[in-house]
Amino acid sequence: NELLTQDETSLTVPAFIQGSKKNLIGGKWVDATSGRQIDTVNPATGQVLCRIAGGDATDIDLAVSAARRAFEGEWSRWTPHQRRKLILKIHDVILDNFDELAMIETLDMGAPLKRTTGLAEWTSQVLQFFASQCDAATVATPPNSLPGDFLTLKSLAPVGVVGGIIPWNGPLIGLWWIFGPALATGCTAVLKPAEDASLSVLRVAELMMEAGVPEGVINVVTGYGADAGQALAEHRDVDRIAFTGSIGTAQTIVRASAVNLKRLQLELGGKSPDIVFADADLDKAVPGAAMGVFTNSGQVCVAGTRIFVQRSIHDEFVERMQEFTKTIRVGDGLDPNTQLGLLISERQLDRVMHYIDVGGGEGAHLASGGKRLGGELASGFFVEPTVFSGASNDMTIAREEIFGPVASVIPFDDMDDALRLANDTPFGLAGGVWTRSLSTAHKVSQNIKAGTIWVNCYGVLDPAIGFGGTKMSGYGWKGAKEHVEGYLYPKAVYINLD
Ligand code: TXE
Repeated sequence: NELLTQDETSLTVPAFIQGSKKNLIGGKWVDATSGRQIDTVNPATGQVLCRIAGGDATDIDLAVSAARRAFEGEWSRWTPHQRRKLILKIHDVILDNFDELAMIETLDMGAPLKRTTGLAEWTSQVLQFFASQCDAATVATPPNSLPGDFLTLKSLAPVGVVGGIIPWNGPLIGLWWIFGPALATGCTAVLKPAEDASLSVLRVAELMMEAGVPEGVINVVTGYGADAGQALAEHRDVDRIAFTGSIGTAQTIVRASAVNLKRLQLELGGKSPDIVFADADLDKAVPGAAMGVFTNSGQVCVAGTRIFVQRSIHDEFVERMQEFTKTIRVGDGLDPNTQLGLLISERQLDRVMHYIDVGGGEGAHLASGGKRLGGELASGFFVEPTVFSGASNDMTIAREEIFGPVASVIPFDDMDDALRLANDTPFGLAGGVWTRSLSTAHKVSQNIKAGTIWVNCYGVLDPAIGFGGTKMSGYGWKGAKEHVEGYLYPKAVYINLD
């Protein structure tokens, strides 16, 4: 990637990041009706990058009306072939501008350029996947058992206006889980990004309009969750909500959505188990399990934060983990050598530091890290990659989602013990297993109650296969045909031929 080969001093702040950003409603860029604005801060420096619109219920209402008009207008007559061409055009425009998008994301939410530029290939895959789904509503003529002469047609129809509410930990990924299926199926969308990280979403929306998305098909309203997000969840003319975020907010959305029984897709947090058996290849398991927690500074829904290690190798594993942790380069995301950036906000920093205190207080041993980074990094929300060893599954650090670079290493005796502990959690998003035994790998992956299991790897994701949670990690699959079908409803037509 060009950016990574350049000298850091030559990296320039994209011209997009300046002044006051507006909402995209019905193809027009407009200020919040109230005139309110929110400062958007670079978490690495604490400096204000620019301002975004502080949208509320009035702006959401305008955006939903625009989305409804678009849904019922010309867009409803676009053929699958036209929509596919549009998604592929968007693919090209987005990829052509990816260095700029990665830079915006890095400045706005703190993930290093190494990570954000690396999302280009994934973005290409996700857009190509949704382009391939434009025929999902194909009409079939199933045989019927009716008396008389009937022709039956079965098809899928777009649900209508979809509201998307996404978090700050990866907006450049999260937005495609809303816009991708909406465009593939002929729905329209109103997206409310997180107030802490909206800039990449706004720039992508600008590029999508340049690529030819019709007015009103995609709309973006920025603002606080309690104002804009809540209004979207409550709106009577929104047919579906796709939400990624915390359990508490999800519960509020479930209640708000009852007004018109919206369809929901909820992808929430996790406390995913990553199980390392004594026969594992530790040269791979140690960095694999460590980065399964530390990637994106631990701000990842599937983070494997409970690392269960078979008792006979617990001490060796922890020593190796300590050594590995020392090699991780934490720092300014603009430095091409930086592997880990920082936490999104002071609020998140306080939350993570609180959990680190609680872990020590409950008797877990702090094997590595545990401190906020100072020196030249003091102005940002940087925390050392942190490892607690000898933890137990009933400690707060093993029960609650921390959403920071904090791993709890917990010893176990045998497979039954590992599975009992792994499943003793209210969450069910993901899990991992490290072993050389095929039988162990299969038994464990079949018996962990979670939507995605990785064997001798962690965190890989194919959009055509997708992922999703069970238990309190939510419901509704992201990716694959299940995701697209969520944007459609089944329809049967019975035709009397007599
Ligand atoms: O999440 P919220 P927060 C977890 C993680 C993190 C914690 C808190 O543990 O530490 O949640 O993060 C919008 N109606 N995850 O407070 O509030 C909000 O504006 C409608 C895990 O940032 O859930 C933002 O756009 N919307 C997770 C989005 O919801 C509302 C990713 C997410 O914010 C709203 C993020 C309301 N009443 C946090 N209130 C994951 N699964 O990856 C807020 N929002």
